[in-house]
Amino acid sequence: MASKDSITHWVKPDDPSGEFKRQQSSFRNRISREAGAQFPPEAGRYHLYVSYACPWANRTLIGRKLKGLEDIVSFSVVHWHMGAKGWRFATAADTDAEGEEVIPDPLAGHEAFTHLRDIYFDINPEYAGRFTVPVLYDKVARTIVNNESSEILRMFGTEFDDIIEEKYRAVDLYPAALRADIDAAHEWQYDLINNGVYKSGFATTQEAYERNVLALFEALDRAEKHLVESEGPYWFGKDITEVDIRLFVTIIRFDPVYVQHFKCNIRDIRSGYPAIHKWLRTLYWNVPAFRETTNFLHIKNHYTKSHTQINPLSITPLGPLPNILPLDA
Ligand SMILES: N[C@@H](CCC(=O)N[C@@H](CS)C(=O)NCC(=O)O)C(=O)O
Repeated sequence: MASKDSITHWVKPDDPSGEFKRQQSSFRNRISREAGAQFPPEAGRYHLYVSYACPWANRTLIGRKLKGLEDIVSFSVVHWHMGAKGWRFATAADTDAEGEEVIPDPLAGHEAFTHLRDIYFDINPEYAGRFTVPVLYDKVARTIVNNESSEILRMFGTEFDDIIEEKYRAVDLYPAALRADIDAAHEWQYDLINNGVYKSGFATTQEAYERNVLALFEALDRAEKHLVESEGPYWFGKDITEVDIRLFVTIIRFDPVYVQHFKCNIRDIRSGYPAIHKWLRTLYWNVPAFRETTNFLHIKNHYTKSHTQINPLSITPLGPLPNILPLDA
């Protein structure tokens, strides 16, 4: 049995609030195109460690593709199972974690690393935070630049613009004219939807669960209303912004995982939210960056087989099938 302070105890067993409290990310440096920057944009210099299961990491993978950074920022993917030592790297013996770049740590000097936490400890043996993905790593300085997905996504949006192809420079995920609206959407969507599913699912008291799940569904109602009233196909019209990316990664996991595993089951997306459902399928089926970075095997297995505090037998429900319906359903 895991100890009281185990990293897989999402709410400490003796915390009477029953409430999941997410920690602040620890590495907050920036890649910057400004002259003299400590972390300048350079092809081949940075590596992104992600999990396909993780919605926060998924944000950065989508941004990387939309901005044409595939030959500029390399990436690798951890095994979907998170145990007592946190995320681990896949080995040649793993046959249950199919997906692009699901590999051992590929970086020179990291040959002995078996877990993501080895990277954190390599930089700081006293590191006391959580060992989270995504991690944006600098192969030259041999350090973590940043492990906060919203900031990595923001950097990918602009800081490599001098070295990417012209057509990708035109992709503006945080356009000046929409910044206030984007910031406002992030504010309620982060707390009530992106983090709201976790706060519902990890709650250890009925009261904390109900408060968070009701707030989550009120926020989904608000998202539905916005999409009904807007011209689409995306959140702010014809161009994809950060809001589409950050909302997508939660909604794509909703029916396959959050409905049953996190008890977010007042409604599901496919039968309860027609406008969100249409928006979701449009992104998934029509925009390769969204479909190609979604791996349902990793998503379903990770949550159901890693969160033993809420699913002690680690049995993965098979449904709903299909994981996502066709665009014309
Ligand atoms: N604030 C971080 C959160 C990242 C995060 O919580 N990632 C999860 C996976 S979904 C993780 O790696 N958790 C490991 C842990 O907390 O031990 C971000 O948005 O980048």
